[in-house]
Amino acid sequence: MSAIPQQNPKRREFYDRISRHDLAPLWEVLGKLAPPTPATPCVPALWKYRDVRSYVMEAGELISAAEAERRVLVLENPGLRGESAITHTLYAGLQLILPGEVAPSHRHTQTALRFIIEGTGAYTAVDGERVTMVPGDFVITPSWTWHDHGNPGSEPVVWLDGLDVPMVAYFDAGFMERYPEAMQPVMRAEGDSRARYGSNLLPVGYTPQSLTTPVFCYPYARTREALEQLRRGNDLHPCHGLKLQYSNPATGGYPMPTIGAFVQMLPKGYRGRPYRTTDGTVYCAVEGRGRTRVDGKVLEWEAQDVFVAPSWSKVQHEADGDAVLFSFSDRPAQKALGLWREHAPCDA
Ligand code: GTQ
Repeated sequence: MSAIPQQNPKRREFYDRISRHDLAPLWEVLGKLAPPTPATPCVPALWKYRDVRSYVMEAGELISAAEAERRVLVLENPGLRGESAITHTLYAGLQLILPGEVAPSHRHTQTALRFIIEGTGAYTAVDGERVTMVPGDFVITPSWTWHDHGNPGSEPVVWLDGLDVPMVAYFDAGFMERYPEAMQPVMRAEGDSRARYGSNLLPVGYTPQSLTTPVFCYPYARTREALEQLRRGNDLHPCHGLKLQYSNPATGGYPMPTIGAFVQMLPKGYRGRPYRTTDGTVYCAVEGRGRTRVDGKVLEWEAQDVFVAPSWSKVQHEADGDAVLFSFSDRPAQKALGLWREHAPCDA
């Protein structure tokens, strides 16, 4: 890309004159519009659960789930403050639901995922079916489905929310509605969708009804069992350790059209090689401790911490003991648009 052309009085006068007609010269901005490699204001960042947990709990004394509608502390990327964004396309937050509370039913075109960080006994209800969640469970709320959360248990429950809020805002395609009551009626027994779609079976003649998986909970117990079985094979990727992607059992594709989710085991002492990918990625440590170098910045994580690696940053994982990382990104959206790239391993 050539350098920005020199300004001179004649050119500046021209720019001023055309500006009054809502016109601007491309040659002044072309380098910024089409950089040689992705340029993002998103920066690497880490939220230590140990440091932020007390604020999440304090929010619980400040406002009820009913009043807040969703009692969430938004994880704002330091490079995107005020935009409710953890990457340019994704939103993340820590949601708290206290015993006895209900976060009232609503629906929106934004797709949501939950990754349970602390506590048991809370449920989320999606389109008439409740699922009770435990730490490590990965739960999906498809676009435009009614959802409410409740905690009939005895402990505070905290989960990581991941939504495509900034992406939907970019497309100006956001709609939202509140359900007339706090709780939607329960139409199906708990476990119904897992039995129907999440048991290596599908209803006979089934054709997918939406772009989102019909299984809306991926229990950690089953994920963990798969990782444990596969680690014995010892075929580790040089950058990712043992990494799997969550799938829609009806299509084999990503569970959601805009957000992909992944889980990886890094065995004790794992030292990954660096890689880059265009999908800026949000990680949540599930087990163990280690560190991830992101463009030279060292993020020291342990279980329950959340961190983010921007698009095309150089990412390198290390684990001290056995570690498990959950992650999500906009990979399905980028792939659908033909934009996704990776470089792995990369030492540059
Ligand atoms: O649980 O429905 O973190 O609507 C942000 C918006 C959670 C939710 C968020 C939401 C939700």
